[in-house]
Amino acid sequence: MTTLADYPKIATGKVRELYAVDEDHLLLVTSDRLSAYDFILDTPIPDKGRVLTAMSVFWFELLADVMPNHLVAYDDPRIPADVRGRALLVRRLGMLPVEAVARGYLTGSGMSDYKRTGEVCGIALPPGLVEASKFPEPIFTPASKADLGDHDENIGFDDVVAKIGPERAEQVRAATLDIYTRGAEYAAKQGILLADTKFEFGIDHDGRLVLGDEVMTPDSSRYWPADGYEAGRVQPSFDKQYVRDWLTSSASGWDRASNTQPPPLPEDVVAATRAKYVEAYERISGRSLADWPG
Ligand code: Q0Q
Repeated sequence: MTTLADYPKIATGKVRELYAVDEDHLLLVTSDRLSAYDFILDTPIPDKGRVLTAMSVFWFELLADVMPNHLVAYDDPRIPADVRGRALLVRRLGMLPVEAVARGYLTGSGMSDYKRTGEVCGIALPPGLVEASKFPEPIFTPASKADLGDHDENIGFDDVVAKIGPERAEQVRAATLDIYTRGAEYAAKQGILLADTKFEFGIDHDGRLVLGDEVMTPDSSRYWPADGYEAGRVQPSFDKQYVRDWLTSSASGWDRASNTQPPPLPEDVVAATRAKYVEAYERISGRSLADWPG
C-alpha cells in the first residue's frame, strides 16, 4: 500500500508540497491550510485541498484542446490513500523560471506599480484608472519567482525574453492570455470574476510548452463575486473575505500591525469559508464535490 513516506519531498510551498514518485512523475499535494495577510493560519479549512485540486482538474480538462498540461491522474494507485482527492500525479517538466500572470483588473501589486509609474510590467496604462478598474483587454504581467515567504517581483517582457528567449517568451505570453481569457469568460457566466491569475509552465521531453502547477484556483487567482462588482474600491474576496473580516474585527483580538501570528479561527468562520470554496467549485464546474474522491 503506497504512503506519502514512500516519496521523497522535493519542494514545499505555503500550502502545498511536491514529491518525487519516479523519474518521470511527481505528486502535487495541496493541504487544507489557508494563508491570510502573509501568515499560514493555524486553523485548516476542511476540504480546501480537495476543492482546489478538483478545480485544477476541471480547468485542465476544459482547456486540454488548446493547451497541453502535466496532469496524469487524480485517482491512481500511485496516489496514497491519505492524500487521495487533494493530490495530482503529474508529469515531471523542466519548469520555466517565470510566474506567468494575467490580469483583467487593476489591483494589488499592479495598482501599486500603476500609481508609481503609470505602468505595470512596462505596459503603459490609460490615466485615471482606479482600484478594480477592468482593463479593456487582459494584460500579461510576469513576475520573477520569489523564495518562500517573499513576494514575487513584477518584471517586464524583456526580462522574460532574457530568461527564456524570445520565441518561448512570446509563446508563454500568448498562452497565458488565452487561457486566462477562456477561464475568466467561463467563470463570469457563473457569477465569479477571475480578476487575475498566475500560471506556471514547463517544457516536456519533446520540447513542448506544457501548463503545470495549479490552474485558476482561488489560491493562484483573485476570485471576486460578480454581484456587487464596482470599480473604485477594494473588492471582497469570494473565498477569503470571512477570514479577513474576522481577523481584522475586534472579535479576534488580533492586531494586523503587530505582525504576530493570527489566532485560531472560530468554527463558524471555518464553516462559512469551507462553504465558499465548495460553492466556487460547484458553480464554475457544474460538478458536485461529493462526486470527487477523498
Ligand atoms: C514544480 N512547483 C511548484 C510547487 C512547491 C508546488 C516545481 N510538473 C512539474 C511541476 C509542477 N507543477 C514542477 N516541477 C516539475 N514538473 C511545481 C511551484 C512548489 C510545492 C508545490 N515547483
